[in-house]
Amino acid sequence: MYSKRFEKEAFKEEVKNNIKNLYRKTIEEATGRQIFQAVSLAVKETIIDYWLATQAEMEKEDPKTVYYMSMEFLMGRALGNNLINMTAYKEVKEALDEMGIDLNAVEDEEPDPALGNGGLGRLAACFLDSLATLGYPAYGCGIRYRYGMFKQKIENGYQVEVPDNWLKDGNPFEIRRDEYAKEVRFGGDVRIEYDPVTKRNNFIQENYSSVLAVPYDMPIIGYGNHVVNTLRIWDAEAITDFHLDAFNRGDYRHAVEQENLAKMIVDVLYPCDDHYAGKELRLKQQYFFISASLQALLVRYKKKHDDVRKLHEKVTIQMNDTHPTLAVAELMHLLIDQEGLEWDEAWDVTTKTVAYTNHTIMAEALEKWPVDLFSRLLPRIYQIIQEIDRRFIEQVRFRYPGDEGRVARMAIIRDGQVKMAHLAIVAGYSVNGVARLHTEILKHEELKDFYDMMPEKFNNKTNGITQRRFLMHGNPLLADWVTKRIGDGWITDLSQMSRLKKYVDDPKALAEFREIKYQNKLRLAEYIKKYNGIEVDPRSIFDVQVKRLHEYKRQFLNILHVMYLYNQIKDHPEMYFYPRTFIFGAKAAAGYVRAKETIKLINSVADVINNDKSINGKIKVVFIEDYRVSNAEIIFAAADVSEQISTASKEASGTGNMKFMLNGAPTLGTMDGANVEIVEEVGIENAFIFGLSSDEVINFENNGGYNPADIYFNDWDIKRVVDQLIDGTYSNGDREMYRDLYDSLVNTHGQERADRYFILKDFRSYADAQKRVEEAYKDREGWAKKALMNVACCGKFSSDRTIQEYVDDIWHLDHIKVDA
Ligand code: DL6
Repeated sequence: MYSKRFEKEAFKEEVKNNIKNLYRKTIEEATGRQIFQAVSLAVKETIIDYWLATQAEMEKEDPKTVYYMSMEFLMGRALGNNLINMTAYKEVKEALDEMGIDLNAVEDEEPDPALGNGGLGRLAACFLDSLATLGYPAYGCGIRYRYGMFKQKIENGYQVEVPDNWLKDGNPFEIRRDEYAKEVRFGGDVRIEYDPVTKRNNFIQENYSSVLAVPYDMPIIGYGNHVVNTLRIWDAEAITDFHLDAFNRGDYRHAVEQENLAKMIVDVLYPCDDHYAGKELRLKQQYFFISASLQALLVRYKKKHDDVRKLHEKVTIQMNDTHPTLAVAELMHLLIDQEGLEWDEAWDVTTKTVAYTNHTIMAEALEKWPVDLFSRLLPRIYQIIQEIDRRFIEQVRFRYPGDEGRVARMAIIRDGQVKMAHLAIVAGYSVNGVARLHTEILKHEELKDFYDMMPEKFNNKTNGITQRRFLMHGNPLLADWVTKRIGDGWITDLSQMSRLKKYVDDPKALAEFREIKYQNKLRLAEYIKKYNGIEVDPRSIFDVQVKRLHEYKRQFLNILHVMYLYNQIKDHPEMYFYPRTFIFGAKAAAGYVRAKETIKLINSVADVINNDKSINGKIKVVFIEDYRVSNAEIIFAAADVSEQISTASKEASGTGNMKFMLNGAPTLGTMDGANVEIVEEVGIENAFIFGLSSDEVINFENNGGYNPADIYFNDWDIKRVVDQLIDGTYSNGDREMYRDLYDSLVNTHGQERADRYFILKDFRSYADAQKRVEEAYKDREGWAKKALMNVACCGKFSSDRTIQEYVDDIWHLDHIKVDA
């Protein structure tokens, strides 16, 4: 164990020395941020030894390794998580206590690295944690954005985006690796030159601009096994030699362009979830990190192997959504143009090496690049994709003679666009969805043509989450209680949680379990008091919806229901009502107008309801500013109800649903994404399910939708709530403020159907489910049983299980073992 190597006195000395050497200060004089840096560097000392040992083991054993390519890694803070996985958290806490330093306060000084938007990026982070914990060799490959996800401020109820300069004080856990820097080229032209010796055409890119990709490595620590994998994120710099050369030739414009390109390329993470706007800079970002990662990967491979035709025996590349799909063409380019392989040989290697995960069926998220932009920016890559497309279309025609409709639907390049998902499927040796329902929808709806032609590629890998961060670190009270009851095997084998089932009928255990939830609710109530200035009653039901703001996730349905409850309480003050605290947390993409209107609406409703003394605090509404990994841990631990209310068929999986379950919050949700599997595990009696099924939604969609007017004009409660959007109730009399939201429910806009996300259609069924929640909660012991059953049945949703399935079915990696 790491803790065996942990020398308390030496560690304390190290912290003191770091403060002295870095800042010329004593501990008493140092700022919180400086103490964080000093402690982190002392922790890194220990990590480095194991990191080196892991690398040495990889050198020796030459195991098959996965390269997980992702535009996003939403890692969250590293210090606490590293200490947990080093099994040194308690010792370090004790050592710091003795120095008069509070570890929690130190952790709070760490910027929350948000190099991701939401589910997809956080999944990548959980996967890295599980890969290291299970002892599989892995590299995460991504971008070192200077500005990650923006910080959200709420001003006058509106979201305001503030840049997050997370690197301002440096990142103590990263190591810059100049020796692995790579040049990445953009633009220019491709000259074809016949080589009479090899009798091949050579493709030479000329007049290009280029940047230097410089990697920074971050350690990814396995739990208690000494394995330290690497997350390699790339920074961009101008290539100084070229730069000077251009100046010398008087080509000032070109030199400046290269300088600017380098500055811009890694500047900022695109804050869009499920929607891509075809921006040139984003394509540059994609090519930048893919080209650098693949070049580095090939160099590493060739150090031990001289035949690149066997690359797939040692390397597998997982493309996290379509964003890294340029890997297909870049690998072809490197294998053909640099390594001298013939097309067929290169294609054989590529199609045995790359695999693709799809994370969404939302049409607007499927990446398509305009041909003119693409071919201008990546001329050689475009040529290669044209050739892949030409050959693929031949196969489709051969397989389905005369079916030109199918050819048009499946082509990679069509209608002036390059379709990245098609490229990923054609080249990938595996195509997976992220929950069973999602994979079925891909196979039978969205990607049906591809599934018909190549069914063997398709498989499901239901997502998971790491219990190390989301229980051990986020909810230490519950984690310790679980360990006391069933031992600590659950930390690396979450299926052991099922042993908790025997406590469901044990009143003492249930009482302890309830007390823990109460303590966690107190912690969140304090957080809310501190950051929102709102008093909430920890005995009220904490009903929580935290996730990105998107119409399909239906925060709008939730807040309309709050408005409906408020009307009821106002109309019938005598009515029994169990006090509720509705808690929201969500960032909206900066340009997503309707999502931002929804945030404003939630805050307006909060203002009106929280300040209405006549309802005696029966309802409170809280919008938590800047929802992110660090406050998420506090929120999950305190939740009573987990709102997972997306329009069925739209949420690919969801992973928040699993984090709530792990922390003992039953799901109130639709049969969508992984909710289906959660209900299967926990039993329908321990969840609150409502709404249209995915088949029903898809059926409506395929037949022109439904008519919300039928509901609006026939259900008086619903009409009243919808009308309140435009009667000034929540807008100080302004009837226009929420007009667009109102219209979205009842009026068709051009192509956009009214109530596209079936909010009114599902409203009654949602309100009924909410009523069932209230009834169930009144029975405090009954509720605790449901909550405990959720914890006991969450075993399937560990990312350890997901990763093991990827390894068994897709990657076939070798294990590594690192001795202490
Ligand atoms: O697979 C991780 C996560 C799923 O749990 C969510 O259901 C899904 O919405 C999310 N997808 C994205 C979309 N990005 N793209 N493309 O974040 O993936």
